[in-house]
Amino acid sequence: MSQRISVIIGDITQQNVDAIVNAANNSLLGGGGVDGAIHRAAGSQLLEECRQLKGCATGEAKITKGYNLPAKWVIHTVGPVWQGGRQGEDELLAQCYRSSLALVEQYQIQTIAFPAISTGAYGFPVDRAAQIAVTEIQQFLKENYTLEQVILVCFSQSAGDRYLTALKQIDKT
Ligand code: AR6
Repeated sequence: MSQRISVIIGDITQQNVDAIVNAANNSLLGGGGVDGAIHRAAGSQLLEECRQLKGCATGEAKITKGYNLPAKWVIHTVGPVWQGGRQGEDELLAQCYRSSLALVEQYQIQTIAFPAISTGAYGFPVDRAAQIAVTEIQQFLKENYTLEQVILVCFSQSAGDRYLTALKQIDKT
């Protein structure tokens, strides 16, 4: 298994990493789930900075400071809403990881934590989302040596098991 990728069960807002990724919406003005938790933990300055960004398209990513979070940066990305799988959802979710990782490269980020993007309010099937996540991260790590640690932070044991399964499977390929 790639030693640079790990799966944990926990709260992403508490991770001591350079950057955490937010599963945001197109407005970037906050919401529920992990987005709400990140805004609460970072404080109101995060929302102020997000207002300047003028939203974010699905599959793209924008970076802000982390304010009161342990993380220096927050990378906000917008996952697709699951609509049955024939509306380009897989590719859009893959783009979320690629866009976030492009910022990792640009900002020379060494440690990052991702939540299970799109698998909550946006309804993306967890196994499928996990497979996309590990595929894109693994691909990026093959060509990037600055990024030392990628933590996939799951909120439940069952999601954690499924991300771990996906990680083990990709290792066999
Ligand atoms: N730490 C880690 N994971 C978490 C946390 C946390 N503190 N809180 C929730 N999760 P969701 P989405 C998990 O709904 O599906 C927001 O309202 C959660 O259990 O946060 O991309 C946005 O503003 C799930 O597995 O994000 C958007 O409108 C995963 O994070 C919309 O939800 C993602 O669930 C985005 O929906």
